[in-house]
Amino acid sequence: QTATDSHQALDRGEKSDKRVKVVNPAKDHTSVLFVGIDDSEQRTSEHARSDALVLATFNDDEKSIKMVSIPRDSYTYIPEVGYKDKITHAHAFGGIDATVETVERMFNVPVDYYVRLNFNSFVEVVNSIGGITYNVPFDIKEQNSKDQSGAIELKKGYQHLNGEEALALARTRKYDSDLARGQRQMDLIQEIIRQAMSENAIGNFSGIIDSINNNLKTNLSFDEMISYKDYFLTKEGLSFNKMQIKGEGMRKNGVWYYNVQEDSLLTAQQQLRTHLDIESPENQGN
Ligand code: C30
Repeated sequence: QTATDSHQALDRGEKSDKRVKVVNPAKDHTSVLFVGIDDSEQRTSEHARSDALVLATFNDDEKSIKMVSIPRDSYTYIPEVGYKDKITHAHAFGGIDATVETVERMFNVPVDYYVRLNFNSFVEVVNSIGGITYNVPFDIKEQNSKDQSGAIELKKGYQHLNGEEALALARTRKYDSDLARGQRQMDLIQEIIRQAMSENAIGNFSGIIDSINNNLKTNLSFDEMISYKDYFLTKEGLSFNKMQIKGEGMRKNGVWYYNVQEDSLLTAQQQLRTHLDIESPENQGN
């Protein structure tokens, strides 16, 4: 196992169709789509869904990060199949390529990179950085990565979490809602990447990547991943901004969807486009 085992290009190649040229995270504004799929060594489905979707933009001048969580039931057009459906199904229909394509269309921004992982890889990432500290919002009893019910029990409060515990928080939704879970996933990603990019961890980053099984896939090269450390080692401190898109539940032919509010989506689109400075000629796409 080497650091490159997790590398997997997209069918489209390095450059997003919404870019005029290939970007370089060491000097350009870039975007990364974090994708958590509902797959594990226990489940191993051919048609895993992308139940956690977080789109992040990185502004290289400000060294700031914006994130939006995309509710998995969002009713949106999926180019792969040519009709509207829940966004979580894009992955089941056409894997990471269909997912990236769908998100680009929904947000009208280039998705330069993706990082996709299943339950096991999530657990390994968190364990390989020595766990995270997190403020657990309520007492929970949840299943573990092997779907053993009640295997993870946590008490409300600020504490250190291992990989299985963090996964339970990323998955659980019965205590609150899918929307609140989306917020929590952004908070968890912030903690995980902050910790992974910390001065202690960064020196052993190749060890971290090596310890993660091949259930983590990304089109970022090792050096590109490392280059994001500049966002986390600034004297001014980390600049993180998290967004959610408004909407309401909708039933269509007996199926539950999340109907995204048009103006809320447009606001998010505009914020991400501005953050990527996408209108300027050098960064422009189509
Ligand atoms: C570029 C830079 C800066 C760095 C790159 C380098 C690194 C190190 C990047 C790491 C990035 C990371 C760690 C990203 C993490 C992304 C996230 C947040 C992943 C989340 C975890 C994950 C892998 C998948 C989560 C999938 C989710 C949200 C749910 C799937 C419920 C059913 C029917 C019941 C079932 C019940 C629960 C928990 N389950 O879990 O169990 O299928 O959930 O809601 O579908 O199911 O409902 O009623 O049967 O028991 O309540 P699920 P469900």
